[in-house]
Amino acid sequence: MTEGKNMSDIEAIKENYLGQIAAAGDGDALEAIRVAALGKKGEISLLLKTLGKMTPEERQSEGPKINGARQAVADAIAARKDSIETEALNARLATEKLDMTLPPPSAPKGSIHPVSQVMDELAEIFADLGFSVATGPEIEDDWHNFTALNIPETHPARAMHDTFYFPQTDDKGMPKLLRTHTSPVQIRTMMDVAKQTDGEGAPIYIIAPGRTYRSDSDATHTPMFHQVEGLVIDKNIHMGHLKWTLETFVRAFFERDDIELRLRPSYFPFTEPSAEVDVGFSVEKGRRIIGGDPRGDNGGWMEILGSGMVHPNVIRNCGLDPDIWQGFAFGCGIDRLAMLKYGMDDLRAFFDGDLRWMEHYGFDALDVPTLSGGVGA
Ligand code: 2NL
Repeated sequence: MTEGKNMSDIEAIKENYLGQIAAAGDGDALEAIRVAALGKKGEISLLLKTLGKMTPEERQSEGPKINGARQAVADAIAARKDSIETEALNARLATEKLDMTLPPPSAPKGSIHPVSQVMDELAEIFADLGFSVATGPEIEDDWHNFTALNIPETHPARAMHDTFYFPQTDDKGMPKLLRTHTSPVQIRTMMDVAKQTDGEGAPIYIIAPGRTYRSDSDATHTPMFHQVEGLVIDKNIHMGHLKWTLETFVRAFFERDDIELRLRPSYFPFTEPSAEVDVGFSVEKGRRIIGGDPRGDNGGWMEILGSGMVHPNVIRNCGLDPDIWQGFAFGCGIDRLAMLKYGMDDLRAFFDGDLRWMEHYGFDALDVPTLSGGVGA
């Protein structure tokens, strides 16, 4: 007989490993046992190698025993591996808790600038009143920005130091410019209507919000600012329509029903008569707010709009007959509206691009003003 182990030796080796396997506490311990028994130089692997040196008879009797031991150890390792993994999973399930009802962490996101928010609010409120939003170029020509609007050659706005002019000229040889108000949008709309109707005309109800430019810069003026103008052209329009529209707008915008309007006679070249519009303010909890009793303690009037009946010359300049079509127009600074509504005090911060300011004053992208939240709500 060769140096092959006898039956009881193999049995003992197997039992030894099975005992170790049953006692193994983790995957590392189990792997160490596998290497010791079944690795390249493992005890059972070496036993298997002795088969080659045996006589056929010995091989026939020893082979099944050694292979049986190898198989039993391999099976026990696989089974123990399974149960170690199951135990580890059970331990995690027992101790780690995931609350699936918690909201997910929010991803960083941008916010809507107060000027954009107010423009959206204006569009919603005036949509309720039947107005649509009109837009036009920011680089304008003399006709649309000044001449058509009945603004005389001598008007200070036409001076070099009040308006940004370009070296380039238009087809009449006049220098192009950055629009000083959004009125040219209304001029373009009226001229389009006149053209499309062969001078017959049609009702117009529009607002024109957008960027405007004046050569001005201090604590309350930025060279670029935002304006909204409104224009109504129809038959038999009078100042009562103007006052009701502005009153309805102001009450919807500032979300108060107790806002009084005061129209003061004024002058603009493009309207006749013209009126400056004040809103009543009062003091609540030490703070000035739009609304309440302007005649009460510390109350008063604050100018927020310019307005008037569109000058017949302007209507005629656009190709419409002022004996048939009348209308009113108004203009107002959007930046100031935003400051008054949302309590910001420094205009320059609007255009600094400081993210901390935006995070504080910005609006959620989903905070869209809705029609149902508009007029009369
Ligand atoms: C103000 C004054 C105003 C207008 C703008 C206008 C436009 C056309 C015809 C007539 Cl096309 N008027 N716009 C009218 C009155 C006042 O703005 O203080 N803006 C800040």
